[in-house]
Amino acid sequence: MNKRQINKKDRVWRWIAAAAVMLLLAGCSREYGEAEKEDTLTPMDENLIVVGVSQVGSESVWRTANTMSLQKVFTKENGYFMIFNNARQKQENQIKAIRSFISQRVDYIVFSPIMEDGWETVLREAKEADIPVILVDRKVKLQDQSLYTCWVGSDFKNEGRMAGEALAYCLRKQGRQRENIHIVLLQGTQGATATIGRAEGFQEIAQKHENWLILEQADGEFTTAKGQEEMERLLHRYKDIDVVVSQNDDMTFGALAAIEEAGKTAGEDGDILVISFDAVKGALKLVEEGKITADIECNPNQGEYVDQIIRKMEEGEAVAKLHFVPERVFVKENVAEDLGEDD
Ligand code: GYE
Repeated sequence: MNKRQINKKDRVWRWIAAAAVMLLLAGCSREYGEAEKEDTLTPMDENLIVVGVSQVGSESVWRTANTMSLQKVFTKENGYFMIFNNARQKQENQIKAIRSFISQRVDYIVFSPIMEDGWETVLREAKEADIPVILVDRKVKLQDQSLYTCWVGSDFKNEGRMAGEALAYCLRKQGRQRENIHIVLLQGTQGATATIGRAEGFQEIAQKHENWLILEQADGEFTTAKGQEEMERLLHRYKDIDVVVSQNDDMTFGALAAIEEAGKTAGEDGDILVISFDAVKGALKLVEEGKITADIECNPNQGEYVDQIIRKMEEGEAVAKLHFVPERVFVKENVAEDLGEDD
């Protein structure tokens, strides 16, 4: 009998322990996520796989889609009981949630780490409790890679490269290969895998173009409000911005508002080229209108992959350490096909 099968047998006892902890937590459970408030453990649930999910927050449209993709698979009909926690963009909340999952003796911990550093201690606690950890979306920086089982997400560095290539393509089309191109970058949450990878990938391509000058890398925290605020500041400071590379669509929405407010226009026929990431529906409409020149897709539908991984583990099968989700680049020429899809 393999380890995960023994775990199944152990599940009834886990439920009793979990129910006791839930009762203890009941008085202070308000700070936990909706699913936790609505659902209560019942003895009928003893065959369900208990998954503790710690999500970064609800900072972006992409994040909401990612949460929905997890909620879609972790249902009772699919054999799961999900305890969901929204960390509201705070690492301390995630650490607290993971500790609570450990004390509830969940079967799996699924979490998207807000930043890469600072996880060694709590993940060691999970390992000591023999609870597998599946990372989604972002990664962790660890000395000991055995502290998590596997990761599902995007190749962020490649996304950054694709953004650079898309810009190069557009500038070539415009015949601006020799012109000095002034670029500002709107970065996401500092220390997050998406921020680091997208910046590295874009820089790699930028270094190949001597005429690309990066004026500033501003911190837009992946939100519309901060994206707008930073873009307003940048437009005030630099009179000659040619390109904004914004690391997510939410910041792009803010940046576009700031560009408009400053009396400028976005797009290939306008004053400023806008390159964005995520490719959420609202942004793809702007690609179609020509306001966003290229949008690098980031696939939020990671739930189905996590489900497959857990099912394999339940059968005692080995799983790969890294799972990359497929992604594309959207420009005006190909955006129509995706806008036709009904997701
Ligand atoms: O691009 C952004 C979100 O980590 C890929 O986080 C994710 C990023 C995504 O807030 O919109």
